[in-house]
Amino acid sequence: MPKQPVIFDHDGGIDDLLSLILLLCMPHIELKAVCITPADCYPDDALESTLKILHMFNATDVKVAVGDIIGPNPFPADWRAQPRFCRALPAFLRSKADQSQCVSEPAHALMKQVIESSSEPATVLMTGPASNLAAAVQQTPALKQNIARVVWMGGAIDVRGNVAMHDHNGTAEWNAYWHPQATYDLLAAELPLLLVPLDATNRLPVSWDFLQALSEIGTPLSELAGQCWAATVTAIPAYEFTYFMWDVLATCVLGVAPDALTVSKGKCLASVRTPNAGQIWQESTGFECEWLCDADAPKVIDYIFQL
Ligand code: AGV
Ligand code: CA
Repeated sequence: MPKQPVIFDHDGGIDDLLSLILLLCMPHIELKAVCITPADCYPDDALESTLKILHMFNATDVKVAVGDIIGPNPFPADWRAQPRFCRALPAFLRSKADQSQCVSEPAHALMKQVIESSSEPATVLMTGPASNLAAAVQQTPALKQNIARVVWMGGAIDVRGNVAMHDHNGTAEWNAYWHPQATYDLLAAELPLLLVPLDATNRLPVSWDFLQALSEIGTPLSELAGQCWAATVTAIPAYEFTYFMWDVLATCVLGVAPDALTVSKGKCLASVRTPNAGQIWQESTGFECEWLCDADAPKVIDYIFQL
């Protein structure tokens, strides 16, 4: 079977980096490019960690680009600094960052090139804000014809959001809130979009039971993953104390057996204004999309461990 071409757009968080590792472990996926959104990270950290992970997997032909689109609602600085921890881990220190894999164009330009030149329609997996894809499709609407599927960790449809700001009512998820207009534009583009919102990711907290089970696998990769997750157990208690496998669930959607996932379909809208900027909700006048409303956590965790 031919491999599925994937463009991965992430924003450098610990679960984003673990998602890159998982993606590189999936035998049916051909990673074409990595785009970095400078959102829940400092982009230098995200770039170095990305290049080092690619090097660990010998993925020397994957191009990487950093985005230059900045959303109006910055992530808390403590969250952005957290993934620097990964750079200090021995496996990262030993790996090499090959700067020649990093192109000088901004991420949305690389995304456009890679979608256009893909011989099969490409899948776009996004685990940060949607700004790069929204801009690429807005500038070049014809790209839609070569996109097989978009999977985006974003939104909170029928559950509380995770944004706690003075001018916000708590209904939005952070990736959707960072750049509310990009969120709106992505929905309005009417791509074959599957949202992976908090409704589903709430099923996958980074629990002590999960960490214990991971520790018992005992391979170099499971040890590395366990070390990365360990940095999240004191998660910055700015607004919540629990870290979830948000992005890892979105990544698993590309490979886990479909019976682990429950998908809803309907029309959704996104707000670009306070007090609910970035909220995504069901609305009959909205745009057609699908979202993951539930996930079977044990099946998803089995799949992760298998990889
Ligand atoms: O809202 C979830 C998104 C995911 O893409 N990110 C983190 C994941 O990479 C933002 C976020 C929400 N709560 C956080 C976040 C927390 N406690 N620490 C860091 N980032
Ligand atoms: Ca993320």
